Amino acid sequence: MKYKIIMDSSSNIFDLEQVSFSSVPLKIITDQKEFTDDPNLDLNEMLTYLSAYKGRSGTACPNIHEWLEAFGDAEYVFAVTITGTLSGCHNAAVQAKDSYEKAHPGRRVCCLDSLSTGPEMVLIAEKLRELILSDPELSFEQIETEIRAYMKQTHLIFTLESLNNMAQNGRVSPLVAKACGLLGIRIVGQASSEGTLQPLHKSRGIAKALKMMLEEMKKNGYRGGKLRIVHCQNEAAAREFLKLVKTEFPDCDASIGNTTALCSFYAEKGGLMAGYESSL
Ligand code: X90
Repeated sequence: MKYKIIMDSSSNIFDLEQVSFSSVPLKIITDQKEFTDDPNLDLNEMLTYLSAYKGRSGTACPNIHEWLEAFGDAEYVFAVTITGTLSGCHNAAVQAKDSYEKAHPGRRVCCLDSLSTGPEMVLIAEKLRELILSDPELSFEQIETEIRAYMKQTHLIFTLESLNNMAQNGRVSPLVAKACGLLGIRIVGQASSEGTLQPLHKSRGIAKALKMMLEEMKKNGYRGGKLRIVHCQNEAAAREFLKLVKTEFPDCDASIGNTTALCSFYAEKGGLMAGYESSL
C-alpha cells in the first residue's frame, strides 16, 4: 500500500479498515499519573480518577519523534491533526514531515490541520480512504487538492456541560467557561473557521441543546450528508440526537461512537460532538 493515513488520537478512532492507518496518542497528565490515549487505556478508570483528583491536570501532544515513528517507511502519508490553533500537534507533525522528506527523498507527507477535532477528523480520514481506493491512478497531489476542497464542507458542532478543563488549560477564555459552569446549563458551540471553540448558545437541558445543534447544522448547509457523532458517557443523548436528525433526514449516513481519552478530558462527562458535511 503506497498511502498511509495517520491521525492523532483526538480523532477517537484507532483503526480504519481497508487502508494503512495509525493513530498517534496524546496524553492526559496529572502530578501523579499519566494516561496515554491508546486502545489499552481503561477510560472509565481515567474518568473516575480525574473526577476525584483535586490537583492540576493537563494534556500533551505527540512530539516529532512520535510522528516519525508513525510515518514508518510509508511512501505517501496524509497526517490529519487536531486544530493547530489550540494544540502543538500540527506543528510537531509539520516538523516531522520536513525531517522525513529530507531523510527520504521521494517520500511525501501532507499535513492537514483539521482546524477542528474528533468526528470532523473522521470524515476527513474516510474521504481520504475513498480517494485512495477509488482510483489507483490518482496522484498524491491530486488527492491533496481533493481533500482540501472537501475540508471546506466539513464542520464540527457540539454541546458541553462543562468547560472546566478547557479553561484550566487556557484553551478557552475563563469568561466563556463561566457561562456554562452553572448547574444544568450547557453550551452549544462549533469549531470556528480559525480552529477555536466558538460558543453559539446556552441551553437549560439537553433536549433544547440538541434542537439547537440541528438548527445550526441546517443554517450551515446540512442537507442530509454524512454525520459522525461521539459522546462522553452520554449514549442516550447521542441516540436522541441521531433520532432528531433522522426525522428530517431519514437517509443520512450516520454513526455513533465514544470519545477516547483526549476528547473525553476536554468535552467532559455528558459532552456530545458531531462532525457533518454541508452541501454549500
Ligand atoms: O495538549 C494538547 O496539545 C491538546 C490540546 C487540545 C485542546 C482542544 C481539545 C478539544 C476537545 C472539546 C470540544 C470541541 C472544541 C472544538 C474546538 C475546535 C473537544
